[in-house]
Amino acid sequence: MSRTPWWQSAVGYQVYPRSFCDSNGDGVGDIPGIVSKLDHLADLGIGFVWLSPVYASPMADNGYDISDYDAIAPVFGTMDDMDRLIAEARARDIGIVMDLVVNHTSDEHAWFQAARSSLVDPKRDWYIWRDPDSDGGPPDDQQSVFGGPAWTLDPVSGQYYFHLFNRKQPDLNWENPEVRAEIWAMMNRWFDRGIAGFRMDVIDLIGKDIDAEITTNGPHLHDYIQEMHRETLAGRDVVTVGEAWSAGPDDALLYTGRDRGELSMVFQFSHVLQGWDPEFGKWRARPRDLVGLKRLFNAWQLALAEDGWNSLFWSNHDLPRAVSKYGDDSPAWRRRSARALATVLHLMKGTPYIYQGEEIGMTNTAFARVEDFDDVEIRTNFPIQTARGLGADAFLAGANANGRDNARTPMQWDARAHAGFTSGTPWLPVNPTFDKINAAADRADPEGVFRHYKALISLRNKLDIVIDGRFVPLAEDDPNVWAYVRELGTRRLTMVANLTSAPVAFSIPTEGAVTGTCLITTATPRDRLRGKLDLAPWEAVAVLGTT
Ligand code: TEU
Repeated sequence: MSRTPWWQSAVGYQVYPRSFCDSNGDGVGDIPGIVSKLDHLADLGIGFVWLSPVYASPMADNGYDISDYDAIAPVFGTMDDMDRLIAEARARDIGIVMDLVVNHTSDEHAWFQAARSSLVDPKRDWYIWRDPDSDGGPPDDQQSVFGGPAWTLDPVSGQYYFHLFNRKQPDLNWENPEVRAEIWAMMNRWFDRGIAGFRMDVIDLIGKDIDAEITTNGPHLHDYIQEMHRETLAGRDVVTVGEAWSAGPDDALLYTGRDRGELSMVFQFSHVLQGWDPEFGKWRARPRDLVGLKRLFNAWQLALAEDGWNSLFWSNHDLPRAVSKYGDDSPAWRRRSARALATVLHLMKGTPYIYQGEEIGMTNTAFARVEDFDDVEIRTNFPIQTARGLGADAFLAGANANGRDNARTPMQWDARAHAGFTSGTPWLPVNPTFDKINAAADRADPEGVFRHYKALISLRNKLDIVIDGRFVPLAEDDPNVWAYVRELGTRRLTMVANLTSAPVAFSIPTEGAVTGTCLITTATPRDRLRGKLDLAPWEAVAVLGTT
């Protein structure tokens, strides 16, 4: 069912290139590897791929530190490989959405090399420099997101430069119009290559006012995004999704409101932050709070009901795996809880995103020691959080529960060595569950996760109520069951899911009662949802009928 904009009826799929598929045996995933798996994605039915960075990079942050926006990192392939990926994907009605990382560059980017070369270099003001404090220390105590000071001294000029992430990721000075013009030109060059859009890294940081110590939602943010729209997006039928950890519903309407001329949607993280510890953040694991989760999703559904547009996701390359975080990844319930979580998310209003491996129910992996982690954020935070009083074991538990490397273990394609990901030695060990949890086994499994995602995507492609139906939350305070209604005209779609590993009794509120067709289920089909229901563990079901 084609409609405009196309991305309101499409489902996105995120590929983390280092970990998707290695075609040349060097142990690192690459672009030809992605091309070789496009049929897997086409069969799933997704409409576009968000491709995490493949640009030239010294890989201090696995590609989120770009040294040349117009070149492909040799470890991932060549520009010809990239053009082939775009063409082969388009041949399967799949758009390629690139990752736009322009809050910062790599310190090895030619721009920064020039900027640090001398105080008078024309590119000096492309970055953020300040003189030391009177004691010779950093200009202020602003901290990096990865932990530690956000300022690093440049011995050549004796000035400090600002970086909200690693010191090898200096922030660009967006107040400089030359910087913006260069970025618009780069974006247009990629659009001219035939890409379908951009995912925009930490876009809520580009309007920062350093001296006022304002980093998120800064004074110039929306001016810059509207300028971006005028200079690059206007007149193009593309999708844009801005990563905005600071965004609340009101911010989202500023980014995505139909008359704002900014973005298609944002990735907001309120459901993630809700699960973090008040003192140690993601580094101290906390149990799932289902009511808290429901309240947040419901608030976002209702806030963007009339304007704006939601993105829907459980995980990505920075987050733990969905079934381990929100489901039950034990052998008994892994597949069904993964399918139940997919049902809850994919029948909401907005554009769903699947993170690679989610469609086969991949789980977190248990790292035995802190030194086994690869991620710069985890490695930077261990000494910092333990110095703040978090025990080493607690940190390890936190990193295993919430750390980014959970999402980055290689994709599990089959039960061959290294899960069929590489014929070499993987850059990060494969999750030892791969002998049982892999795409080949899951796709052959009648209770498999892949076919359930495929069925949900097909429902979205077939039923306008899934896209346009009014969202009505049900039983928000129920600690076990997630339920809501979508209504369009006289039609009602009711979704009910028991998100526990035990049977529960649940009484459907009258405004959710329905008799009709069972659209999808993780258990025994039902054609009516009325009165008291006895729901099996991880039973999720959706019924379409009339009001
Ligand atoms: O992430 C932004 C970001 O802040 C999170 O990475 C961070 O991990 C954290 O979990 C929140 O505290 C984006 C990219 O998605 C990430 O991979 C990059 O490392 C980061 O920006 C810098 O480019």
